[in-house]
Amino acid sequence: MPTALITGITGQDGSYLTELLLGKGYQVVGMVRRSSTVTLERLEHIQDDIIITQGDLHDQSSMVALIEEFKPDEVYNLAAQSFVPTSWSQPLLTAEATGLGVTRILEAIRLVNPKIKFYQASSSEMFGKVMEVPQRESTPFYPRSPYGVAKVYGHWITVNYRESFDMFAASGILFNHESPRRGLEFVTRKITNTVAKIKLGQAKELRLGNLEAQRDWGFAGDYVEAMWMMLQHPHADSFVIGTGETHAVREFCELAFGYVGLNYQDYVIQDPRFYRPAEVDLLISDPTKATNELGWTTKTSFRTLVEMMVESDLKRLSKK
Ligand code: NAP
Ligand code: G4F
Repeated sequence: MPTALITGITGQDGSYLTELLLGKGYQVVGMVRRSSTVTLERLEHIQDDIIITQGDLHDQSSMVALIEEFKPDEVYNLAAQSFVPTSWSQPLLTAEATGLGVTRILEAIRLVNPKIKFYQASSSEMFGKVMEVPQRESTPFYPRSPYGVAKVYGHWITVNYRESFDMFAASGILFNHESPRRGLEFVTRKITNTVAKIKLGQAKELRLGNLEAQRDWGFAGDYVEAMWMMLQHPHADSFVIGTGETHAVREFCELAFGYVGLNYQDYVIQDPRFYRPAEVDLLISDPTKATNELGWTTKTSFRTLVEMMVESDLKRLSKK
């Protein structure tokens, strides 16, 4: 039975990846940082099937100890300070966790067992003010937030360990992926949660920032499969993962409100508080390399994703 160590197991992607790996017969070990409250909400249904252990991206010795104890065959580094606006208010913490944290885990692997396969959760935020449309593996990076800058560091240190130490270090450049388990502060979930509240009479309006920003949104359940596929590939490489389609925040609103029979224009208020110091205006992927070399393609349409998220929030909030 292969063993996988997942950092960031309590997050959106961590929960879907855990389900996938359990289904493939892996023993799954999840690294969780110490908290005074329980953070295992997304894993409640599979908690008995996995090993949860403490560790932190800020603490190298905790990661060395985990790798020594559990001897993983694969390490998936999903942990990060992942919310872009927070990266302007906490730039150093973001650099430490999202950037330097990658070197700490790579070093832990190199010191304990350099044969372990490593996956780094890189991001389309690295393309920022895009230099090419659509974006592919060779598109130059131009990050627009401290988060994007930290992810560029994480990506290049992964490539560097691959080239310097011949380690199997893969980097997945994933475009935005969402689900009913998405954090409530990200725009998609903020929209679907508030749409459900408005429909149920629990809210009256939805305050948003830039409605014109365009994103390539896919379903997180499809994307974790690409992570696993990258580690089964004959050699470590970097891959862009996305749908190849882009939609504006405004369009997401239109579909989500429309699904419950409402017009978004009656409820959405643009609020300067949610504008960013520097915006990423347009993201759209070219996932050809992943399709050709990994056999990966997205399975869930944009409409299905929006409807799945609204449905789930309606169900959850009606129970309260
Ligand atoms: P998420 O829901 O925000 O989860 C982040 C995870 O990182 C949580 O488990 C969090 O733990 C953990 N974490 C944060 N700081 C940590 C630290 N210092 N030590 C240990 N764990 C720490 O993010 P996600 O959407 O699942 O994304 C997973 C990864 O993919 C992230 O690296 C993200 O930057 C990257 N990514 C995401 C997308 C996307 O669209 N979702 C796209 C490209 C790349 P707590 O539960 O304790 O907070
Ligand atoms: O949902 P968002 O906060 O995601 P963002 O900034 O694209 O970052 C996400 O995707 C990245 C991949 O490209 C990940 F690496 C990262 O970890 C994260 O998962 O914002 C999407 C867009 C932005 O252009 C933002 O300005 O929505 C716009 N927006 C408009 N109103 C808003 C809001 N975003 C948020 N969070 N809240 C708003 O009220």
